[in-house]
Amino acid sequence: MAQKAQPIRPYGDRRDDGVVQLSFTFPVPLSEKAKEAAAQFVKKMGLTDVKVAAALPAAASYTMFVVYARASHFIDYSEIDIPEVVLKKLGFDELNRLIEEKLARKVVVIGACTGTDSHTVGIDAILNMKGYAGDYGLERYPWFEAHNLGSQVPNEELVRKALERNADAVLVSQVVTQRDVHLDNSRAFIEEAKRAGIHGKVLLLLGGPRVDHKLALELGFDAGFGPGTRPSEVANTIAHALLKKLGKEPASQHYEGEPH
Ligand code: B12
Repeated sequence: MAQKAQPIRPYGDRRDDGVVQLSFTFPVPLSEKAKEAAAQFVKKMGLTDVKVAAALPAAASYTMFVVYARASHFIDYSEIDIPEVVLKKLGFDELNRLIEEKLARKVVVIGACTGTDSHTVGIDAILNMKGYAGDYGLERYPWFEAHNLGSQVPNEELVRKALERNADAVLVSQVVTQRDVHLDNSRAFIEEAKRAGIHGKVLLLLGGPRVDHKLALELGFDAGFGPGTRPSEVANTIAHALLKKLGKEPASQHYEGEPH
């Protein structure tokens, strides 16, 4: 049966008014001319009612703008179809019990922020004892053995350590996205994983502010996680995927929102 159309567009003041807020930087000093250039740029994007709300010097000869404008197009929300990693989430105690009963050994995970990227806060949020947003990190789970290699870890080293530790899952964090370096680093990691023979055998997870599940799958990972990810989501995903892989949970068993 065809789904009912659900047209949506952004709103600022009133529902469906189409108002959006844009933020961008021009490589010119702050001036009235720069503000007019910003307004013209946004008009060329097909937006109307353009208002440059803020223009701030960002560095010598750079200006950062915040611009409000109005869009006239809609998106049909009912036609959006992307895979999601939403499993039936077990609580901390339930998940540990499940691993103890069904696997009877610790789940080994190893993670790092790779390549030239030095942003460790994201991978720390997932792995460190303290966790994130009131949610314990994987180090805190008695039935996980978590290794956090830190920042700027070369792909070769991460893959080598994964082999050494016989890891069940490898966690790759990519935060910097300038010139698509996160895509290059991620592809290079997948190549290395293939070379070492762990691709398709060990669970490979990618995360970062510009990552989503769809992108991660396209790059050759098993799952992807974006902004606001909680460690418990990652713990659940790893545990269920591992149990399925080992035939200890039916492959046909699907969880709420899981793609199938
Ligand atoms: C803190 C910070 C730094 C610190 C990092 C300290 C550290 N130990 O990490 C320092 C000062 C070192 C730094 C340096 C730089 N930074 Co910086 N930094 C930030 C800042 C302010 C916060 C990032 C952060 O900690 N977020 C909080 C965490 C919790 O969020 P997260 O990373 O998204 O992680 C969550 C999810 O994405 C997910 N996740 C992330 N990884 C993974 C992995 C897996 C496997 C999973 C499952 C989930 C997951 O789970 C996490 C929890 O929900 C951001 C701006 C911002 N407000 O975001 C800029 C920012 C990331 N930095 C930026 C830049 C440009 C740099 C520098 C290049 C600056 C420079 N010119 O030197 C350098 C980079 C050096 C390098 N080689 O990488 C830019 C990146 C722009 C871009 N498009 O790429 C940003 C966006 C600032 C900006 N607007 O310009 N930075």
